[in-house]
Amino acid sequence: MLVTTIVLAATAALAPAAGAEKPTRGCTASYAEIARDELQALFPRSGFAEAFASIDKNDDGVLCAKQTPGLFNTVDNTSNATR
Ligand SMILES: [Ca+2]
Repeated sequence: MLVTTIVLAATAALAPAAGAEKPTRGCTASYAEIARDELQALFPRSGFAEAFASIDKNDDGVLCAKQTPGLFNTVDNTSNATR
């Protein structure tokens, strides 16, 4: 029983929940910041809120976006490893 408790505590420490614990690092050079409202205006689809929330790991309402031919790629603004 004690071993199980220790393993669970260690797992929790390695996998913090989404939210303020994720750093805001901005976007890499080839991406631009885009706010939730701006993105929803471009893609007004059902399920938008759930899809946005699944990408917005730091829950600040901002993602990084890049338009390429045939693809509008989005990542969270926690992904710039240069900061
Ligand atoms: Ca974000």
